[in-house]
Amino acid sequence: MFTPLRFAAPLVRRSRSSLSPRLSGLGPWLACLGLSLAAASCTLIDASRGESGDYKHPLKEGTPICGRADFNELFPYSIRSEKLPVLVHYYKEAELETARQVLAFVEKGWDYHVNQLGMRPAITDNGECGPDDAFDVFVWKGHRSCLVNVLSGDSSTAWDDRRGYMVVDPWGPYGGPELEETVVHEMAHASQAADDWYEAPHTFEMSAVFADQVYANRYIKTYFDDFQAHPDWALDWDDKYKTWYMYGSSMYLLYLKDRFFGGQPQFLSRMWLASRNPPGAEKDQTLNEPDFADALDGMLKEHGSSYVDTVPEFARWRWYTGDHVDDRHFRHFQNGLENLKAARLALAAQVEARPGTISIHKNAPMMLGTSYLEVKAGAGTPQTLYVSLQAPHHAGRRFIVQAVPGLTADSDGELLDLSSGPKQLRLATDQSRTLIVTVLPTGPYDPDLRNKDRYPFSIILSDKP
Ligand SMILES: [Ca+2]
Ligand SMILES: [Ca+2]
Ligand SMILES: [Ca+2]
Ligand SMILES: [Ca+2]
Repeated sequence: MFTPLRFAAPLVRRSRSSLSPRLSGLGPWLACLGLSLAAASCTLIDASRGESGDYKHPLKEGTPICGRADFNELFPYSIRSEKLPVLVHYYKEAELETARQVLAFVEKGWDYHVNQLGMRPAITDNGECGPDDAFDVFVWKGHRSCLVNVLSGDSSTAWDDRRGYMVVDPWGPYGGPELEETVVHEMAHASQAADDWYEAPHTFEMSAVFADQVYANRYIKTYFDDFQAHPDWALDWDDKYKTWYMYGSSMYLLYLKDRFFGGQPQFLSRMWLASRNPPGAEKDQTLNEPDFADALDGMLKEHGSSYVDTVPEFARWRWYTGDHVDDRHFRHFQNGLENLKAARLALAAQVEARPGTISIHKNAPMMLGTSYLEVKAGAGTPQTLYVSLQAPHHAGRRFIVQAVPGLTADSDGELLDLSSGPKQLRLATDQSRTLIVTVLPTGPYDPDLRNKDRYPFSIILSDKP
């Protein structure tokens, strides 16, 4: 059962997939969405220019526009870029200035993603949309959500690239002061479509929001809150846009940038290039080979690491946010540090450090998920505290247990090898310590095969080894 209101809420923001062909069977859902939008009030943020007026474009949000017989009536005006194959369509003559502004942001976004990050440009569409080859952008009042959607692929290339187009509502919730960020974000999706439109679902927003933040030199708003609220979810979890989790997972790419790539964001381009695969994943996600994880494995090899190997270390970095922000982990952006400081990790348990069992069941971690357990000294805390882990046998997974913060100047935490029995757990100067328990596979990992299984475990605290 679909929940159109939830989907019509701001979480569809810039969703490349909200209207992707994969969901084209959702006719009734779209009808519901149309109804819910008709009931919503229309925000007029630009009435002072007298160009927006109190109207909505005659087509409902999500209606296909490319190739329609009445295309020229629905978008009679257009403005063409002088330097790029880009054509911006608009509905009313008086919207020229807005269209010009959108075009300027499209050009900036194109330059940023292609020339600065090194991503591929949007592929030409052979006239499948609009009058010619150019990449089409629709200035669509009342559409609310902004998106890139795709058409056919280029059969002359072996990989599953797609021809894209953009819809943007400059008067909607993602327009106004956010218009530039929104358009630049969508241009990230346009470039992604040139490599692999059916990569693992979370990669699109993870990657686009990573690029957004580098572009803005700023931690953006609250995406991290939802990400930090669900450390038990797989790092590459697709929550179907129910929260900002996929957007917030851009924190992982910030970690990669700073930990392995000298603070430079261009590794993103290599990741996408090495993620290309032949068509097929649209209908069968397991045909997404290679995927982003394979790409990262190749890129991290020279650093002696791999995608899966980075997960426990990232779980440590992820703790150095919220109240634990320091200057040794992320190379902080110029602005928005308050957003990283507001992103507090959800704890699976917060208990006194005394002998006993802490069982993690309900929110037990998925594969590549993590539980954070904070223990604090109290009346029952023994002189020496030992920790061990118990979990049902499962051949496919192993637990990695770490403790933060680091207890010496050069440490940001330590690995507790519990395979040979309990280990001593020392508390930090504030008389607390956080255990980080991460689930990893014992064999190869494929994000397209991972399920939502959870792996319960118990941490045993004891006063003897
Ligand atoms: Ca075109
Ligand atoms: Ca192709
Ligand atoms: Ca795969
Ligand atoms: Ca791929």
